[in-house]
Amino acid sequence: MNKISGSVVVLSGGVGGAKLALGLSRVLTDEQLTVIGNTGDDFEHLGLAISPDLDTLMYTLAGEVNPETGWGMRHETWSFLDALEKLGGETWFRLGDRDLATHIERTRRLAEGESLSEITRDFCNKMKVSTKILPMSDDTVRTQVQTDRGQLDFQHYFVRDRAIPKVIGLDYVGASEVEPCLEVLEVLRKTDLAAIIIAPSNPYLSIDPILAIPAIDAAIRATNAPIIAVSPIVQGMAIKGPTAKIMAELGIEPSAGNIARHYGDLIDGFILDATDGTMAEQIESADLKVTSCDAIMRSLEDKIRVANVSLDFANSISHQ
Ligand code: FO1
Repeated sequence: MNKISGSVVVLSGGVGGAKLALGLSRVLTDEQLTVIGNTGDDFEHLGLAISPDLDTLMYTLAGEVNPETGWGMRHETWSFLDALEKLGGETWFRLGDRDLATHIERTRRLAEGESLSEITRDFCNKMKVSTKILPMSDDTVRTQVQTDRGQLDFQHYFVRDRAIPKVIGLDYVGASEVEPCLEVLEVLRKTDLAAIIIAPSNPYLSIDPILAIPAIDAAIRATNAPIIAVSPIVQGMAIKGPTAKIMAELGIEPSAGNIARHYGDLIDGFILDATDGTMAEQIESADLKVTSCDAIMRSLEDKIRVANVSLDFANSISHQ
């Protein structure tokens, strides 16, 4: 058990962030932990409103996520997609039969005027997820990827085109105009806030859309809580997904140090994977403390270990 008391907020995208969120949910109480999920990956597909990162967080915390992929549900069947294929429908975005229910029900409830956060809260209740998962906003933010093949919606870039197009730039359309969910601001303004943890998600695709909402960025910068980021890059490579490729295409050498530099003065602490431990002195400064641990999270024990390291590290920084 870690020593941290008080509230902890995690900023998370999909798979990598969900692993840390699961670890934190095992060492913190439900009253302490709040997860703010990226919705920039959301999109309308086959007439359905799809929120991949919220679903990945919910399924992971429910113990229902597909362990091979890290997204979608386990014990999945694919009758819908097989039937859709026969009709000539779009099957590049793999929607399993169980997962499909989430998208159909979310779409119905949004059309009836419920907010994304209300629906997410109710789905979590129904799936016995007691951890608070908050969309960054109930309003629409869409990550658009500028590529050598023109502007692409996020999922077209990431899934349909398998992240092959060369990234020239990223836009988080709507982020500067939307309001955060009210509960997001409430939790970031709690007087007992003890840590803000940026999960090892892709900074460019999963964390920046959250920070691009001005009121969220301002609320984070206004806290006295230590802000810790966990590196999603190990030995110059992403643990999962195209982070390193995107960095290289943006002209940034893929390294944990450049991830720390990307977050700049927002963060007080940075956690390296132990195999990058020698980078600590290059990254450390008066304003940035650095530590390292085995940051690869495969087993539940790994997730709990990285969660405890993050919390103990935040604790050590806040008591300086
Ligand atoms: N990712 C893929 O690479 N291929 C897929 O077919 C796919 C389907 C899918 C369905 C539901 C869902 O919630 C996520 C899904 N993802 C798929 C993952 C998703 O694209 C990414 O996890 C996030 O958008 C980025 O973290």
